[in-house]
Amino acid sequence: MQENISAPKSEKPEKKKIIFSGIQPTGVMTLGNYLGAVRNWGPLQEEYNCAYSIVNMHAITVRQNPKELRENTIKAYALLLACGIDPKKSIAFIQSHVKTHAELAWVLNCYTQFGELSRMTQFKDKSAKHADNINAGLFTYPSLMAADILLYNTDLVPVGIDQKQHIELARNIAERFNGLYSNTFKVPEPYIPKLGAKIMSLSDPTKKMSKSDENPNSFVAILDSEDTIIKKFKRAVTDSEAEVVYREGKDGINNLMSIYSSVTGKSFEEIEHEFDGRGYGDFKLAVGTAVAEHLRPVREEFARLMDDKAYLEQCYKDGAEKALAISQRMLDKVYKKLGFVL
Ligand code: AQP
Repeated sequence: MQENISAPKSEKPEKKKIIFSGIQPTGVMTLGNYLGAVRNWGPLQEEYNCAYSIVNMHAITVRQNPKELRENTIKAYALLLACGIDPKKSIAFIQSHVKTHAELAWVLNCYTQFGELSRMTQFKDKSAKHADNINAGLFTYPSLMAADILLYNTDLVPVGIDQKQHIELARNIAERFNGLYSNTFKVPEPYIPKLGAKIMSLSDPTKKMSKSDENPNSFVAILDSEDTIIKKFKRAVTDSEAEVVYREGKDGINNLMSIYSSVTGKSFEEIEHEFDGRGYGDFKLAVGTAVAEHLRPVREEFARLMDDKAYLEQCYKDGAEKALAISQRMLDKVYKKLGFVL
């Protein structure tokens, strides 16, 4: 008799966990955005159900030029695909195409405390940087981000370490709402890489690398040419020693070592050994060359995708449709719990 090796009928296959993350089209994605977040999104598609968004509604919390915002949004979407997000495997969409995000954000604003939002370091940093435009949207940015995440029953949010505080707030909002209205939202966890979680500015290694930094030498944009990337690394601020070692106080070298390790897979020990007795010039050139080489396929795929705008449009429209179908169910559930007439 043949042995029955199939699972008993009552056992359901385990459901895949859900991932959500986003990136603002506030400029061209930097090496920081890439190593801290986006690079990890593609491989996660195999194991999880993923939704990834170009969060243009977050971008307007800081003044944007409309023409540039439109162009940057399409470029950011193409870059997402060029970084390995497959629109057939994942839901890839533009945030403003899916109206449920703004609707749930309003609800969550009413369940988020003024004190909580006042403690957000991103709000403090950005209001210091844009003192002439400290708008309400900048203040409530984290409730919109909580809506983005909670709409999809998200388990995990892959982000750089700078976003950890916002995810903790999203968890608090979800728990608060669940406590008041019975279980509604899944409480998400951050998913932060061990290496590259905070890539620092090349011109001031005590500051995070940011795509909207006014100094273009402070960041490497994913679309920079090979020459530009190498030049930017040659100019990177280091220290007055000449020793390539990972040590407290050597912020510039630590940052370059983290970048080099992230793109080559070499350990810090191997890097120290490789550059033992060699100057910073050699090391900076090696980092620049390795980064430029690592990003080459992304640049090439981006150029190919930008030549096919019809394909991109079809992808983001399909993505928005799928995202709306899922998120509308969550919004309806929330409205019902609140007592809104449906
Ligand atoms: N320097 C960084 N190192 C590692 N990860 C980073 N991230 C951002 N900067 C670094 C991660 O990238 C993802 C997308 O970020 P975002 O565009 O949504 O917003 P952000 O964190 O404010 O990034 P920028 O580049 O600094 O944008 P601007 O200049 O517009 O404020 C997130 O997962 C973030 O953690």
